[in-house]
Amino acid sequence: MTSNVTDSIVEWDKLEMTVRDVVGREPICDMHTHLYPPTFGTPVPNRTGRVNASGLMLWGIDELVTYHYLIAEVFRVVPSSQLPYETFWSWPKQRQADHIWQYLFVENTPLSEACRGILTTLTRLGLDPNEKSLSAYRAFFNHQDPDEYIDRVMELSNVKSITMTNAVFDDNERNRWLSEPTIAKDPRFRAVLRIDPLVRNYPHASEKLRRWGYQADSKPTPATLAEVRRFLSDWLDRQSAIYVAMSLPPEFLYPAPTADPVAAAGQCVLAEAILPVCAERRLPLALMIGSSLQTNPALRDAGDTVSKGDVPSVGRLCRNFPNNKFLVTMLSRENQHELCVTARKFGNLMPFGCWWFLNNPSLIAEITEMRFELLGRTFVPQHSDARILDQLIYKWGHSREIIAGVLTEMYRRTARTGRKLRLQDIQRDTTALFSGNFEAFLADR
Ligand code: HDL
Ligand code: ZN
Repeated sequence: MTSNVTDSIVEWDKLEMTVRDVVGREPICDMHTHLYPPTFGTPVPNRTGRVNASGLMLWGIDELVTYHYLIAEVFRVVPSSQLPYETFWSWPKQRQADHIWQYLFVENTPLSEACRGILTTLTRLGLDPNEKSLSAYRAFFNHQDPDEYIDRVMELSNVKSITMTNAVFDDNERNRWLSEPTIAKDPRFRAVLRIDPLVRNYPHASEKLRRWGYQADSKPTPATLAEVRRFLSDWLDRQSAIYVAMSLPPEFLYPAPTADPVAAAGQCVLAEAILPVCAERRLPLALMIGSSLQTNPALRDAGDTVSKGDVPSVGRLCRNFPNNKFLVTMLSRENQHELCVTARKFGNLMPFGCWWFLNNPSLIAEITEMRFELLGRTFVPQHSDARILDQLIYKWGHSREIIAGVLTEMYRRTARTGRKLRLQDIQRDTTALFSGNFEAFLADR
């Protein structure tokens, strides 16, 4: 009986080529981005800067080059002692982009991951990455239709589903949902209810809840917690959100120290409102732990930093809430091993991504190898965290390459034992890593 191709054994000398081919062709479900469809508005460049500047769908060369990672990097080349932060912020977006291009790409070699990413994206779009100015790129992007361009970028990056971050405490985001109930009816995008302030600073968040018509006291009494659950349910329904997410500071502890009333209030809201609503709806809660906000406020979005979080707190949440599903990513490199070991203890914990300051080749390789060694393939290796649409092209292009390399090494180690590898093994594993594990975790009732 002739076996079909997928049943065929992959020979040692064909292993890397086969893995890279399978990984390269695998459609991706991107589980965490800051991307939006055009219905959320998109800034349109003009001579003085941009119109519709509050639009949330960011794309094109000026947004790419002014990505907050690059703003942080350009202030290392032209420090604020030479260019005051407020002067930079007073410039139109295009002038900011010209400044960054000149100092990070023309007068210096673009070596950082954020710089290299732009060059990868330009080249994949068929543009010459050696231009001395942005004008040729602007001409290209000015001819793109945003909606059609989304399809092109998804095709080039082979991303089949984009997961948004919908921050309900952001007025621009919230008001768009309230004014246009069908705003996110775009099958390419799925929504996530993002609620950082509810746990980071519940007393302050409760003032907004009251303004929005929820009887939520600054102290989480039983009646207040019922109102917080109503608020969450209203927005989960409005967004058809596929999970709930929050970023938490490195200091986050569970249980919270009782001496800290803000932390204690946040923990009460987490335990008595957020987790019960998620459990009832079988929705995962994504905890993104380790971001210290605004360590340099003058850098605005670029001003956040990283510190080690407390992994035992994650374990206690998984143990104390066995009916909840936790998607967890931690920002500190030093937290990764503990998180992997904790995931070995709790099946309701799904580690995901190489987040933000970890989204660099050297660290993606290190973390992914550690995860394979400790978890097999039971994790979500990456998310793009893209803020600008076109970034999908490089963030996934670079990550596929690295993950394929690590996966090849893992297969080589297994093959050395004499275990035969079939093409169907590689295909099954690759689909699990790039979409299956996440989709199964969502669906797990
Ligand atoms: O909190 C988050 O979701 C982070 O990803 C922040 O948005 C951060 O500013 C970022 O863009 N990281 O890549
Ligand atoms: Zn993010």
